[in-house]
Amino acid sequence: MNRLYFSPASPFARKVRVAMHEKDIVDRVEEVEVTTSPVDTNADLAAYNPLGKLPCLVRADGRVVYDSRAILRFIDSLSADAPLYPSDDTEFDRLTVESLAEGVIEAALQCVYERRVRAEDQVSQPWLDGQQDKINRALNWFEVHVSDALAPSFDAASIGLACGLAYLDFRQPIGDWRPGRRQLSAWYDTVSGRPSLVKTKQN
Ligand SMILES: N[C@@H](CCC(=O)N[C@@H](CS)C(=O)NCC(=O)O)C(=O)O
Repeated sequence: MNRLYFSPASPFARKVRVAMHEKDIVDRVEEVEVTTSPVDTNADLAAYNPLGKLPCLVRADGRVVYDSRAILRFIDSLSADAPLYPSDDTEFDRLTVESLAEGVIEAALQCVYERRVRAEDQVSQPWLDGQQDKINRALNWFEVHVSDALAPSFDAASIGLACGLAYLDFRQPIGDWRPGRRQLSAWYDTVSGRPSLVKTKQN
């Protein structure tokens, strides 16, 4: 049986779990909950992924797959239904949109770690501002490109963005991201009712 090391609060792990629901392969992956942090690495996890990061998937034959984008590729290979990546000439466009969504999550997580891991008097406001700028520029791009970048299907790129927006709501690194982004808010309201997102909601 494949095993997924995850944490319910992790937006990267959530992408994988959402993809498992979308692909209807939940029964082919056992979920193992772990906690880790950049300053307190989980030793079991580090034995599989030297970076000590989750999500990390250990295949039935013992081979290991990380990070979340590699795991999504693996999950996509388990079933031909609901493809997460196109195989036509839009492939690299979709991978780029997926990377942009990934960047939103990365910048949000940097803000969370900056506040959580550093002593209060060491928190760098310019660093937080820079990460928040990345998030805002990316969301502004998505607002303009909702119809072409997100409409085609609920694929890896869309899953990444939905998990990113949910994480912005969950951890609030930029406050309310919705004002001035009507199209993006409407898209998110629609997709957040998908069973894959409802079943993996962060508390
Ligand atoms: N690029 C990685 C990022 C994974 C990541 O940063 N995960 C966080 C949890 S949300 C983590 O494990 N942090 C612990 C650490 O940085 O040591 C992916 O897409 O899987």
